[in-house]
Amino acid sequence: MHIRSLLMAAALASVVVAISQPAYAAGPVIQINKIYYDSPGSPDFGANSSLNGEYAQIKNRTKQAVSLKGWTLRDKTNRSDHVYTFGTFTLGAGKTITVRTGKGKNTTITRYWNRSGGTLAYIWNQDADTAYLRNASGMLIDSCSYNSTRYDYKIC
Ligand SMILES: [Ca+2]
Ligand SMILES: [Ca+2]
Repeated sequence: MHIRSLLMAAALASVVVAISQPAYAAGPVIQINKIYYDSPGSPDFGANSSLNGEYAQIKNRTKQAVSLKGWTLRDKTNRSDHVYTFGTFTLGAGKTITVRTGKGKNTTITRYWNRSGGTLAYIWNQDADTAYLRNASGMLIDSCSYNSTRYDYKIC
């Protein structure tokens, strides 16, 4: 069995246990489903509105609400400030949460990374990057990679 398959199987098993749901046929039940990596406008100067124009979306494909408290979202950069950690938050069944890079007030549909500092504050590279979603135990639940400057976003 391929290492990645093992990891995914372990991740799925963990999620299924946590939410007492039967196994699903394909893909993680909590999924990174979109990354909007090239914020609208060009060039991107790093204003808060532009930082918030890039985001990642996570969808709960189960029929039950799932707590994302302690779950993390990050890119390929090995820096602690490139790790977003969910505070107390429950993602409803079938619901999607949008994690925006800049500053803002958290709502039930949008969370903010609260980054600032201009062009260096962006998380999602405009050409290629990978998003990683891990649960509170640090287990990889899903990842999504892209490698294209032809598009502004990636549907995972
Ligand atoms: Ca742009
Ligand atoms: Ca990046």
